[in-house]
Amino acid sequence: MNVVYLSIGTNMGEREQNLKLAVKLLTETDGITVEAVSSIYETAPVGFIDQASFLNIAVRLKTKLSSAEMLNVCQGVEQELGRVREYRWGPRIIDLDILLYNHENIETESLIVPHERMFERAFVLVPLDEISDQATEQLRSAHKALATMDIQKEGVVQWKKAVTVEEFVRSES
Ligand code: A4P
Ligand code: MG
Repeated sequence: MNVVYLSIGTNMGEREQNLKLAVKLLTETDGITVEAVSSIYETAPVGFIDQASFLNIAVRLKTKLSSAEMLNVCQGVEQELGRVREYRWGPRIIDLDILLYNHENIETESLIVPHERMFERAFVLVPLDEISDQATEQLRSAHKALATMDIQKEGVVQWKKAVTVEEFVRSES
């Protein structure tokens, strides 16, 4: 079984519902067991900053799927939620990024793991750290990178406390 960490973000529409629906779709996918979902964080936009604030979570899952198959699943969930890609780093209904796949370094045309920008982004590292078992060097690096950041200055605020995966997908906002 492969251990995968995802980052999920949204800043359009019913943001909390978008997160819940995305995680629900993951739990309903053959070959995937979602093991943990972080608290929900409200985060200041990074990159293109003149846009609405995001809700971000991290998800830990086990899967039989390859990394390429996992990317397909993520893109399928984005499509299911009706994401229309307008411009890079712009507003989005939902964005699912693969942060880590086991301890592997992957570099194909369509997939780079660890995610290229994860170690410099508090909105990724704060939720990740919450559900990380720090079992790999990459996860320990993420933890160390986070320790150097000023979370408040980065605009990352806990918005809703973590619950079990079952509760997360069940509860209506
Ligand atoms: N791709 C390569 N590696 C990966 C990976 N590890 N996981 C490729 C997922 N996809 C990966 O992605 C573009 C291409 O990246 C895909 O076709 C895939 O083959 P996309 O999601 O279609 O485009 P994007 O969202 O514009 O780019 P990306 O890279 O997801 O954007 P970022 O850099 O993640 O930035 N601020 C806050 N506070 N919270 C956020 O969640 N998100 C972004 C998105 C910017 N600012 C944000 C947030
Ligand atoms: Mg993406």
